[in-house]
Amino acid sequence: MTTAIEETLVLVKPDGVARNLTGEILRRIEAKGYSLVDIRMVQPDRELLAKHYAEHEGKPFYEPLVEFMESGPVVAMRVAGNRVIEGFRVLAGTTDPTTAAPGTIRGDFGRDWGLKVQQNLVHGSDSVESAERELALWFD
Ligand code: RTP
Ligand code: MG
Repeated sequence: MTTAIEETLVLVKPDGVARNLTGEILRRIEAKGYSLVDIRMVQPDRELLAKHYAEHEGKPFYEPLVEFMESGPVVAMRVAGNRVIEGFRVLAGTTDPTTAAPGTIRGDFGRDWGLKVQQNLVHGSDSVESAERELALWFD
């Protein structure tokens, strides 16, 4: 039996770093059995964020999203494991932290702050193609 080991990009967003939740988020990733392959703290600039969020350009939350993401340091992680792309998004919970299930990162620690953009602690790649593209952006 062969098992294709995937990799995903996890970001602890500026709200997660500022609230000292980086360790808790990494603890959950490791407790699930995924492996940390690489980690770095980054102060992202507009150029990087424009590439990372290219799919959202033109949407109403795009500009607030980029401003939020450049508001402070972000922790980028390369995480590996079988089906880790889907698996991390389950650990993270749905986008809106008010309705994200308890037991998920967003459900346990996030809430809607009434701002122009959801500040929801983490990002996880949503497909194999996104993961390859995003890992190249944040780690190469
Ligand atoms: P992510 O890309 O960060 O892992 O989150 P996601 O797939 O769950 O959400 P996505 O639709 O890709 O949106 C990217 C990020 O934009 C912010 N957002 N805010 N209406 C809002 O307030 C709103 N909609 C999107 C969130 O930070 C979301 O994670
Ligand atoms: Mg997304």
